[in-house]
Amino acid sequence: MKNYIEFSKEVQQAKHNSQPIVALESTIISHGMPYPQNVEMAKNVEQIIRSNGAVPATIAIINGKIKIGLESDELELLAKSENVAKVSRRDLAEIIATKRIGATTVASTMICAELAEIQFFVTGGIGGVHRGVEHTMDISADLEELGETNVTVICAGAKSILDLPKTLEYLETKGVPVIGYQTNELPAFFTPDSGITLNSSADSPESIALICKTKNDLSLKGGIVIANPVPKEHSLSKTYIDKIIKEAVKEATNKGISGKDSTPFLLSKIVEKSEGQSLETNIKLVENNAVLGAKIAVAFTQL
Ligand code: PSU
Ligand code: MN
Repeated sequence: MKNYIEFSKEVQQAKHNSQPIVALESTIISHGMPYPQNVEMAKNVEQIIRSNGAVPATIAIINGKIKIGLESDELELLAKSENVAKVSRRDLAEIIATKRIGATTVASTMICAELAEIQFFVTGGIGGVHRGVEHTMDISADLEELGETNVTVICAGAKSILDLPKTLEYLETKGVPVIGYQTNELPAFFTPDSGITLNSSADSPESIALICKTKNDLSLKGGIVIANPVPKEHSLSKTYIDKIIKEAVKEATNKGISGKDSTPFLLSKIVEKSEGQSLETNIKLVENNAVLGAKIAVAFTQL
């Protein structure tokens, strides 16, 4: 296993000193946002994690290795290159073996974080059950991974490009806790609320860290979703964004976009149709998740 994992100096040092570490994914960089906002976001989010007392570890596949922590030129490579593979659980072995550049999704970032013994992972939104699943069977591998792999994912819920009630049902079946941060409602990514009531909520990073520790102590497998609503001042109007999402989903269906191309297609259509407003909100909510993720990781090390 050691042959396949390469830590950056910063992360290596943090592990040596038992400092809190927060994992970050790279699909959000390569396939979730346009250049150059993607690399600016990536660097800024790392800085936010540092200034909240933790060490960032952005994860990607480069030259046959799982990289835990990226240098600035590697972030640039992921942000700019045309031929970065989108790597979920299915693709991991192939992209490592063929030494291609790969951006990790929520699912594969969880796998790599667990291998690297990193418990906390910050992102924007998780994948889920797609709208129209009865025709396409499109259910993100992120949900299966959350049922298997012991990593806590701090996100702003899931975009309503997905079927949110079905996504929550799936997570319930898999036994994945979904904990609203200072809210009883599932956040819908661009908006703080979805009208869907959650089973659990927590009010502080400390109380979340304690739930994570207790789950570890009980050896319960699988992840935890911490659902952190986008701050009101950066959120979009629900009617505005829902209309855009509906149009984007329709366009994807008409064009026959499917499989791993579906989510990146929808994300870029939404940015285009909202004239960049959705991108602005997306960046703000990832930053907001980074603050919370770092605080939870810090609180966890103090238990
Ligand atoms: N949702 C977002 N932004 C993203 C993604 C999801 O709002 O960038 C990315 C994540 O990497 C997630 C992946 O793991 O898309 C899900 O892809 P799929 O639906 O093909 O499983
Ligand atoms: Mn899919």
